[in-house]
Amino acid sequence: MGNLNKEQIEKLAAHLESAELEAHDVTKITDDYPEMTYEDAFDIQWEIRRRKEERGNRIVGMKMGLTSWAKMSQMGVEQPCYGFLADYFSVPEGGEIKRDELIHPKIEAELAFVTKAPLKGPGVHIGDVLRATDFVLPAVEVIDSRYRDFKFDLKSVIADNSSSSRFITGGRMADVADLDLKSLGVVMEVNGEVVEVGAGAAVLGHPAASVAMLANMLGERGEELPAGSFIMIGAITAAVQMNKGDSFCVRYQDLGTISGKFV
Ligand code: 0L1
Ligand code: MG
Repeated sequence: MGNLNKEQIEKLAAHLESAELEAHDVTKITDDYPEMTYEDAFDIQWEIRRRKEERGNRIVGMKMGLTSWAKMSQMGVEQPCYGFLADYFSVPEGGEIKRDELIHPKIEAELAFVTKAPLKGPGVHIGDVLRATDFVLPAVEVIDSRYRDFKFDLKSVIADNSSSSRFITGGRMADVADLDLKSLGVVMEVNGEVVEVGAGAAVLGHPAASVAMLANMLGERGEELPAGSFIMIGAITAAVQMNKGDSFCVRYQDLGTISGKFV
């Protein structure tokens, strides 16, 4: 059930999207709208998505966020969320991320699933996801909450498209049958030094569980993941703040590397 009216949803979507496009921070929206519900929060996110599509942007994927205990406790929230990826979020592998276009970016080591069959909740489980997966490949997400000092609650984050801002994908694609997704190791280096390490099971016990959860959350709104969807599963490691001039390289067991630089 929603408590906000259409005008309030549109106003909050415009407010958060301007903060994203102009790279300035705002206070969390539940401060001014404490009566906001989760449904309102998703309505605001979907309104931001509609605004972008109306302007000619394509939606090129989806992301799950806050899917590991490390991330949930880092951010003080208790359940995962999802967001969408617009075409201009995509940065080429080895490319440059313009720091001035963002507020306070952090990077996360993730994996992406690309599907070959639709997934529609409720009731989607790991088995359905593995059967529907075309291939898996490495991905790095750049998150950039529009909220001052990354201070928010879950409803505010959902409305803010789950802090989505940029992503990089690349490395080597692989069939799920050839991977041990739970023990798949990841090493994150920033400026040549190891800053985070992790394994796939950090994400909800199994990376495919994150895709299943996304399909089930979308199902609650009557939405589905069509065949050919690109889905980032959430961070395997904690998020690491990046400054102008920082470069990073994330090494994925058997799947190659993803690197980039903030300029
Ligand atoms: O992708 C993520 O896990 C981020 C979700 C939003 C919370 C945050 O900004 O840390
Ligand atoms: Mg993420």
